[in-house]
This record gives sequence, C-alpha cells and structure tokens, in this order.
Amino acid sequence: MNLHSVSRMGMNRRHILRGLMATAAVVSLPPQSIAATSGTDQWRTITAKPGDARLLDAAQSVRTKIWGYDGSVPGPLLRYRQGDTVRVRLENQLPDPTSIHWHGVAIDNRMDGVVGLTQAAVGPGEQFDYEFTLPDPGTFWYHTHNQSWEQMARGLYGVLVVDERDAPAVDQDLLFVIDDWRLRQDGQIDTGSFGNMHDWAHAGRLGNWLTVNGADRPQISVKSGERIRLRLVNTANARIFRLDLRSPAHAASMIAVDGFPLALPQELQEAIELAPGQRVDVILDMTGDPGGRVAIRETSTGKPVDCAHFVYDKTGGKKPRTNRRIAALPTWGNHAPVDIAAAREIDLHMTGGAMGMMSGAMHRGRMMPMGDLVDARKVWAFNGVAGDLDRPLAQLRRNEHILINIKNDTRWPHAMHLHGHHFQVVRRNGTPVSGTPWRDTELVRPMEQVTLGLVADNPGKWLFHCHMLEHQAGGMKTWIDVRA
Ligand SMILES: [Cu+2]
Repeated sequence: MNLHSVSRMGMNRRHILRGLMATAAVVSLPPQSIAATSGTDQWRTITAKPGDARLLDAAQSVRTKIWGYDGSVPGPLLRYRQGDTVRVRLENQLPDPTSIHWHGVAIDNRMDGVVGLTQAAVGPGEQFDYEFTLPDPGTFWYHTHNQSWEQMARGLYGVLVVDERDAPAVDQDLLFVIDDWRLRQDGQIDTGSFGNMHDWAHAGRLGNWLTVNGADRPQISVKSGERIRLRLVNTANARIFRLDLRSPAHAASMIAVDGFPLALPQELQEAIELAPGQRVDVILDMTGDPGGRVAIRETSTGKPVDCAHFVYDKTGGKKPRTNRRIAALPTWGNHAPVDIAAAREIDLHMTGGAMGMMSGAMHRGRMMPMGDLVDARKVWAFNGVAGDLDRPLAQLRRNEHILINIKNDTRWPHAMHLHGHHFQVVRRNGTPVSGTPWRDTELVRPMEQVTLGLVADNPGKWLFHCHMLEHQAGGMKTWIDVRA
C-alpha cells in the first residue's frame, strides 16, 4: 500500500509487477495454548542481526535488507503466561551496539534496556541476559532502545504476549503489527534519510510503505461464525495510525488498551487511533459471506487505503453472530487508585519543533540559542532542557502519588511513554476526567494539556519520553527516579 500522498518520497508501484497476492502473512497464535518456543524456565537466545524481508509482496523476488531479532520482522513472537519469568539472552550480531526494551512491562529496572540509563549498550559480538517476571497479562512488545530512530526503522522489534490466567475463549488469536517504512525505489530502506533534520523537527520519520506483520496487505483467513482476538501494535517510528475495523460483515469491540483490560468492552463507533508504541486488543465476531473479502482500512492520511483483508473460507455457510457474551478481561490487580488531592504535582512543559516558539534551551549544562541547538541536533525541550539525562524530572519516594502536568506548547502531537509504570489520564485541558484505563503511552495533541496520575511503585530510573523516535532523539526525553 502506497502512502505517497503524504510523503514526498513516494515509491512508484509500477516498478513492482504484482503477481499472486500474498497469503498467510498473519502470525497466528495457537488459541489458548502457550507457544512451544516460550517457557517458564528455559533460556532462549534472541539474535539481533541483519536479515531480509519480503516487505513489498510475498510473491515477488525483491527482498528488503532489514535488521531484525532472529533476522526477521517482526521478531519472534514471545508468549508467556502471567507470572512467568522471561529469560532471554540477547546476542548482538549487528555492526552497532543495541539493547532490548520491554515496552509496557512493569519490569525490574535493571532489565528495562535503556542504554545510558539502566544498562550499557550491548556491543557487536556481545550478549546480555534479560530475566524478569511478568506481573500483568496483555499485549506488550519489545524493541531496541539504542539509536532507536534508526534501529527500529530497520526492523528491530517484536511482540510479547502475556496470557491471562483465565483467558477468554476465542477461535483465533492474531497479531496485527503495523509499521510504515521509508523505502527507496529499489525496495531497500532509505538509509540516506536517517537523521534528516526536517523529520526531526516536524512529525518524525514517516514512511511511504505500509506493512502489517512485515508484509504488504496480508490476507487473514476467517470463517463465518468465528470469534477472533486481534492484537494491534503500532511499531512505526512516528506515524499515528487510524485503523477502521468497522464493517457490516463483523461486530467489533475494543477490550484492552496498552494491554490493560477495559472495564467494559466497547463496540467500535469509529476508527481506532493508534499512536507509536500503543496497543489495542479487539474482539471480532465474524458474520461475513463464505468466500467474501473484507478490507481493514487505514485512514490517517484522510485517503483511506486497505492495509489487510479478512478472507472468508468458501465452505461452511454464513453464520450469525455468536451469542456468547464478550466478557471483560480479568483486570490487573496491582494498581492502587491515585490520590489526586494528596498527589505531588510535577510540570512537564514541551517546547520546540518546527513552527514552535523555542528560542533556546539548556543542553550539556549550558544555555544554547536555537542555532546551536540545531547544530547539536536538539530541537525539542522538556522544561527548557533538551535531552539531557544528568538530572531526573523528579525524585520520588517509593509509592508516592504523583500528577504529571504535561503542557504541549508545540504544533505537533507527542506519544508520551513512561517506562516501568502505568498511569491514568486524570485531567485534560484543565477538566477532570475519571475512569480512564491505565496506559503506558498517551498521545498529547498540539497545544493540549494532559495530566497523568500514577503511583511510583517501581523503584529505579525510569525513562519518560516521546515515542516519536526522532523527537526523543531530538530532545524529548527525561526520567523519574523512584527510590527503593
Ligand atoms: Cu514527539
């Protein structure tokens, strides 16, 4: 699918002859079972290494050179049960240093994978052992946290599914990992535009080629009458996707965001907005015609494009919607409500970027005017500081209740991700809101004010940054220090 309407770097489809449609590119999870590759006691090695992928079309011979875990994109699906211990040995066979961050997991700080804050980079030829337990069930993911604006754009990510102890019965449990790539005409990653300052100061690196599970418009095989759990994950550097899953051929309800179960399943009334780093779990009750084909549309550019298709089995007849109720997932048990009245308030003022008002910021201990900041590739700031990690945003006592008042004084949206914790939105533009789900990544719109409430219950140094990776590298990162 071509996104060139939003990118000046569009790719010409005529260069690629379209053969047979790609099939079976969706990674299927065996329903209600633990994949044999994961286990509670076993160490498994994941090798970060160069590989290639058929991003353009599975039937064509063009293979795009990528960097991937075990050389594939997405990397291997890691599937565990709540309470299990993950034991992964990262082996680095890349030419550059790397790491793994376990996005959304309330993890042991030493295992968080943030190079320069929680661990040293794993150099070429080196290894690092990640060992931690999984307190919460849900859809999570893992990715590099070193030079991530380049390494993730090359494909270093995968999905981590943590099964509920009492998972809802579904006929198929499927991944839907969506990414946009910036490819050249020859189908290879446009490495020449890595570090492009225009991207860094605007929306980030947007791609011109969209993939789902590392493939072009995969077909998802379904049967009428089936119930499907679809786990959406946005692994793009910067694009905010809008996925329209509504169709007369199925009923669709959202059951979780960022892995966290919604109190009540919500029937989809509109397209799902998915910012970089975010996840949404959906239950679909399939009622389409045998042999039929139903598109999933991506609508973020205002010009809807099909990014995958449900393809109905030709046999078995048309079946009505299953009459099984869609139950809420079992809720996470370990999140104390935030005491808003007593919580300490911390301000986070975002400035910078194109069309912003920033005239200068602190960087490396000195006040720099904008020209010097551009030379230093720091064009965004939090509280007037561009990307320095020498001091935390806040020092917190363990179990301290805090409110982070984010004020976005930029012309750009930012997907703010906090490591090791989950938060609730408690105020939006000054108006209290309640009952919002616990999340790990929240989209803060241009000129918006959002207050996040949380209990700092996990000791350690926790990065808090924009998940538009060029914004993060360009200055939008800080951290909180939670004392043991
Ligand atoms: Cu941002």
